[in-house]
Amino acid sequence: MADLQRTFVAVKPDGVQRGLVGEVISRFEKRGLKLIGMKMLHVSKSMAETHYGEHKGKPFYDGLVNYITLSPIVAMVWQGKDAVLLARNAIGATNPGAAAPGTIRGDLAVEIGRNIVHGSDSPESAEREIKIFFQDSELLPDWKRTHQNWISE
Ligand code: D4T
Repeated sequence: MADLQRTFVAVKPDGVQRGLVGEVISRFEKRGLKLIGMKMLHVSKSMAETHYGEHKGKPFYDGLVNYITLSPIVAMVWQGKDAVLLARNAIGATNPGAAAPGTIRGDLAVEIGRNIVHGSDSPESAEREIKIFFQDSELLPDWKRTHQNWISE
């Protein structure tokens, strides 16, 4: 049976500015993932540096930290079987030019530095990233969806 996982998803500043928060949420809801936490926040430079620490030293790093701190984001945690992979597939390739039609980036974005949304790339990254943005008390992993049995056996 597939793994019950949590994944961290954020609508980045460009997605919020362009009024795409509802569109992004809607895609995950319709897919069948369960929302267990959400907040709007302005990412600080230190949060951005922690979140994107693996990219420090790369040519795009300064621009990336600047972009994610420009304007508010909407941070979310979604839960479900294989949630990490499902969310990554729904989001599409990092570079929107290579993202398949039907994915968020493939439908709504044109360049890598304005790719609308973030999704964790592994269950380990998800747990690390969730801790940067949420306290445990802000997550509601146990709320019951009445139609859960119609999504998963
Ligand atoms: P995020 O983390 O934003 O969901 O993106 P990905 O997981 O899909 O991709 P990533 O970690 O490799 O890149 C993080 C972030 O950096 C931007 N970026 C990346 C960029 O501006 N130029 C680049 O050349 C690369 C590789 C886009 C996403």
